[in-house]
Amino acid sequence: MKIEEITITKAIIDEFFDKLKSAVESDVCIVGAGPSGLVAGRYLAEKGLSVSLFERKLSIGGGIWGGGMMFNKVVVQKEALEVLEDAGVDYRQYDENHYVCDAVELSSALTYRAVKAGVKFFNLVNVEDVIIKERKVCGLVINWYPVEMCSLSVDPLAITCRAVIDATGHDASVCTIVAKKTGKLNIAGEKSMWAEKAEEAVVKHTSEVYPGLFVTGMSVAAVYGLPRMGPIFGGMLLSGKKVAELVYSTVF
Ligand code: 48H
Repeated sequence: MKIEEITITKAIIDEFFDKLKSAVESDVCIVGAGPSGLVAGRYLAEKGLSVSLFERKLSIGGGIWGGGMMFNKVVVQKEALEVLEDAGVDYRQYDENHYVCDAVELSSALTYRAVKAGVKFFNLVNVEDVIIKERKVCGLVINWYPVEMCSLSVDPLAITCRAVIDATGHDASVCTIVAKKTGKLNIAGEKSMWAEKAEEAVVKHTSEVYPGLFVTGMSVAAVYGLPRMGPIFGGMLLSGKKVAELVYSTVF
């Protein structure tokens, strides 16, 4: 059996560039591969849309891995069990409304389901700006995250799409950029912890915040000034599912 270094290299380059070229004109771009972004990506790709997901870190999964204070278990309330079951994640009942699953299993399962649904993943890619035309977000401006980490002067590339989902967690990176550059979006800032209120509010406020720009997960709390919930993830999962339904029903 012949194995050649040059063939390995060409295979990686060819396959990656095919994926990148097919993402240049996406239906939906998701920024951030935490729980909300992964759930949103899976359900949109299962609708047959071309979905590209950009994550600046090497790892996919966002804040899931760390559980609460690095205890890698995740709590989910009853209402969100449907998303766990849909992803094939095992859980244990802790009391009437609190259930616990394994952070490693949750992160892996959500990632696997999104990959299998057809989401194109680009890790180590930072979203540094958006494309706005006629007061509508219609694409992303991307660059390698190490370029930003090393403060290199390297110009970015652009991706077009019909909807952008900000799933960047506490930072609400995309919404913050749009707020700064348009003056038309207010970032109220996340408030202190109140788990019950936060979990309900984060799903309720999952929405389109600027034409073409939708927000999900912890970014919703940042934009709307909602309390944080701590290490309970049901709201993130349900928010991801809701944003997928919202994008599909309003844009496609
Ligand atoms: C590319 C980016 C950029 C960028 C950020 O933080 P996440 O896990 O996001 P959510 O909202 O799905 O989940 C939040 C949850 O993990 C959490 O923190 C909770 C529930 N906290 C409650 C509390 O009280 O603290 O993932 C966001 C991802 C991360 O992986 C970032 O690296 C990535 O987005 N990201 N990727 N370009 N500009 N900004």
